[in-house]
Amino acid sequence: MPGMGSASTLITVAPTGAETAKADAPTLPVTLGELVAAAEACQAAGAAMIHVHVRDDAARPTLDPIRLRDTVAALRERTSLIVQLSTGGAIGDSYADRLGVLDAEPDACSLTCGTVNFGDDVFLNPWPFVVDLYRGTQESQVVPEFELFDLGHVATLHRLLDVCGPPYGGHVHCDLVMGVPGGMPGTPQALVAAVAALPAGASWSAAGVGRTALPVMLTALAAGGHLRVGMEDTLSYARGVPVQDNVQLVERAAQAATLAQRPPMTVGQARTWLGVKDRHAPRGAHAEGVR
Ligand code: KMH
Ligand code: ZN
Repeated sequence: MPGMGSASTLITVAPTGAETAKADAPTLPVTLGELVAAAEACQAAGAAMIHVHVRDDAARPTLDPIRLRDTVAALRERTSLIVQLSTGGAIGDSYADRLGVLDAEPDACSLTCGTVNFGDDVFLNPWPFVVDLYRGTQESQVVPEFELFDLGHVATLHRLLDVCGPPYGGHVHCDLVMGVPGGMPGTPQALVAAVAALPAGASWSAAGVGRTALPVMLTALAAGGHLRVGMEDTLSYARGVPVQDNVQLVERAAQAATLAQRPPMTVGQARTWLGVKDRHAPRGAHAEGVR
């Protein structure tokens, strides 16, 4: 099974997303300050990668290029987390704006491998856009994480690799996003079927949306996978218990991974494993540049 045998667990935190309103979840990090504070706490709790959606001054999702750049810079300044920007954005974002995310020079980005019903909406990812985005990651030397919401997306991933070659970094890493209304269900059976269909040598994490967060996390650990957790995916900690904040979810993931004998992967290990380009400016370079 792809991904079996990893001695440690990559924990990705997805702290914000594009769907939840701040009014409905007061601890959702929506300002740059809140995001950086959440990132620092989540790194200390065991996360090695952060999946980032940015909000504007009214806490609405945005792909504003300046905010994206500032966010990448602030996260690099205050953490060593792998910064993965969302190219999915919010429902209705234009393809041009989503391709423009790469201009912010993140370490990594999400890359959804197909269209999927998304509640009452449709998350559009037609083949030509997927190809453009993937070629963009190769040219920009950004590590893609292939987001798979459905089994058909796994077939598209095979096609993408056949047509366009290997990703930047040389390592195919996927994220099964499970339990979205319209996508594959967050069940052990669906997870096992999706993992069995992945390309040979691919690694994978899994994220369970809503109430599927816990069963997906436990199944992923049992099947040798990695974990994505955070308030983008769930606002419920247990039945009838709301999530306090992102770090609570990362702490639980780190405990579960440790219990499964595959403790959290360090940031350094994750950077090497995924083949992330070193974009940290040498110390003093900025100060010299502005002199
Ligand atoms: N907000 C969803 C429409 C991604 O970040 O790449 C898309 C999404 C996937 O969250
Ligand atoms: Zn996302």
